[in-house]
Amino acid sequence: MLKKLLIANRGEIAVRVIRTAKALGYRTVAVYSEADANAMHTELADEAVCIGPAQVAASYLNADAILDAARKTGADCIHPGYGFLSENAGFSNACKAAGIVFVGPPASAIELMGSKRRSKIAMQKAGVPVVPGYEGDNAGDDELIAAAADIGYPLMIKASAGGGGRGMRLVHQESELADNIKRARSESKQAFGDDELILEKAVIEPRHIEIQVFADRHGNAVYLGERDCSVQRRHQKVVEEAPSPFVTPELRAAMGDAAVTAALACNYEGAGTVEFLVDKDRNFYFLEMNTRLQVEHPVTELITGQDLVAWQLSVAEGLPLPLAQNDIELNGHAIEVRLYAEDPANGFTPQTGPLHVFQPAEGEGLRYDTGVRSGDEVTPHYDPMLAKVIAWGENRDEARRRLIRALEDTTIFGLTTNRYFLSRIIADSTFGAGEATTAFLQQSFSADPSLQPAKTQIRQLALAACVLAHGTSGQEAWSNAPATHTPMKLETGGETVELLVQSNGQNLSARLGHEHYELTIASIQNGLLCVVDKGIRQRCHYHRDGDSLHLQAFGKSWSVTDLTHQPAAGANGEGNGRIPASMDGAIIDVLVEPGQTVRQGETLVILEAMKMEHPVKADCDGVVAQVLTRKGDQVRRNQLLVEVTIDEASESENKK
Ligand code: MV4
Repeated sequence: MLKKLLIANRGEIAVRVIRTAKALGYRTVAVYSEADANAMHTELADEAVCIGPAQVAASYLNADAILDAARKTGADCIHPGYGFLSENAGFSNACKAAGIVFVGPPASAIELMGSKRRSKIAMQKAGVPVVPGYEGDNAGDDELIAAAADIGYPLMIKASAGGGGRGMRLVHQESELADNIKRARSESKQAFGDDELILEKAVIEPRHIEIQVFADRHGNAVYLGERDCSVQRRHQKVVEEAPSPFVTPELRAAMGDAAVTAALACNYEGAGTVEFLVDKDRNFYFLEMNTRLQVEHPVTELITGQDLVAWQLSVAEGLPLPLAQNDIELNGHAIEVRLYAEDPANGFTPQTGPLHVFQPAEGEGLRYDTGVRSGDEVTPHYDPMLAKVIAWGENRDEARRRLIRALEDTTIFGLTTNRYFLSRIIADSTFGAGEATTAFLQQSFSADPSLQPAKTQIRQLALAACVLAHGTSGQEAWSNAPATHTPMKLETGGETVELLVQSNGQNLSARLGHEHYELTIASIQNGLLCVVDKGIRQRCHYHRDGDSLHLQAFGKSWSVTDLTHQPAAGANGEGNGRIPASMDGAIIDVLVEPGQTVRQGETLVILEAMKMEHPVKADCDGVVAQVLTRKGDQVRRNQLLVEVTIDEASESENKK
């Protein structure tokens, strides 16, 4: 009997695994990096062991430290989650050698599926359909070129050790072949330390449909339906659903049988996912098998009513599968989206910083898998996924409606997220018709407004003004006094606006140039503003953070900073000498030291962000009072880096 599970992961998946393990009576052990000392997964487990510094190579990928933690706590089994060490055959073996059960398949299956070339050969031999191509052993460039002539164009060059689109090239004609083979080899060598390549005929505008399989030690294997993960962006899944709107019962049975054949052919054990490409004529081809529990497993759980982590633990104990194929029923429809701290209107730049408020909207058929809570910090060390938002419905449109509502009504303050992008996808008519292929986002969604920086509208500014005007009058009762005219200077979306606000505490009018907007305030308290807007009563959530005010209503989030009472910049546009980081990044050089005289515009430190160097410059003439950062530091946007004492002499000189 297994009694104590160590979870070799962090974030939402660690939390997810701990939840089921606890429910089944297991003791749980979390491992955490120094950056995760107060993380949700660390706090939720019965015991927790620090396994190293924030960098993943030193902590969550540190197999020795994790095995030490297991020995120290007496854990008898390890769940690897996804990512990190989950598909590392060496780690699976090391667990075994230490007498600890690895909750996952045998190392031999992980190894086989880690090679595109060998797994394709094995699958073909077992009778699983694969994309026609070439998977010769030790193939040189000449052999690949000869094979390409037989395959025809367009074709794909894939790194045998690759996965998830890495090391993959599409070739349209023979004249481009040799050069692409050379590039693919060097890329693959660079990325995976292995330059073995295979060739495949390219499937045009395929759907990505994967089958959840489970196998036990007793020779049983079943499938639990499919998941459609066609909506992807740069090989990152964005939306996942079950069942697939494209899969017929016949196709499901055929793909399910093929996936079970794949699992049996490699002596599989535990949870696995067999990925297929499906073309427009519903031909399907084996792509790869993922030998772990996947991020998107909840949609399968919601339509089967099964707990896949419970299945994994049961299989790891050596028990037979809980259900036979005929007992597995699919019910309703589930859709999952990955809610990220990232800015879709800005190239999907990851966002880091404090998550002031995270309050998932409650409702029938909604599930949130998350590893963060209000007050947590999103750091640059790990994937900035905040939560998986999953909706179940009797049918696909019910699931879509519930998911859109969940995205719109979840309160998130502090970080820009992709939620508007996600809700626009779910509401999209092509997606709604079940017609999204892997080309969908690029082909029919790239002009979506959620991908463009949005100007803050007068209505949004008026809502902000309601909160700001209320704040200054404190808890005073509403008065019938005549309206006061208050100019407000607000910074929003990178621009400064001068708003003229007229308010008697109840009726508010905001004017910006020729535009104006009227609102009646019904109530403001505890972060909730109720207004009557053109006869419609509506809610707006808000959160104050110093001079910043964050707001959320009608599915959108925006922020304003009140500059009304801030001193104006000095002459010649010089600033106040407090120099912040312009974005999240790493300090790669510090060029000044305290006491040093600097001129306005002089570079003080160099910040590296998004693979580019950004000079951070003095905003005034003066003397460096403090340097608050060091070379090698990770810094966040707006973090104070250098303080310069303004040189009064030069200031008055400038004014002459
Ligand atoms: C392909 C393909 C077309 N033909 N292979 C991308 C990720 C990797 N797992 C396999 N990928 C593809 N392989 C052949 N022979 C098109 C893709 C592909 C893709 C696959 C699944 C989901 C999204 C995708 C986006 C672009 C290309």
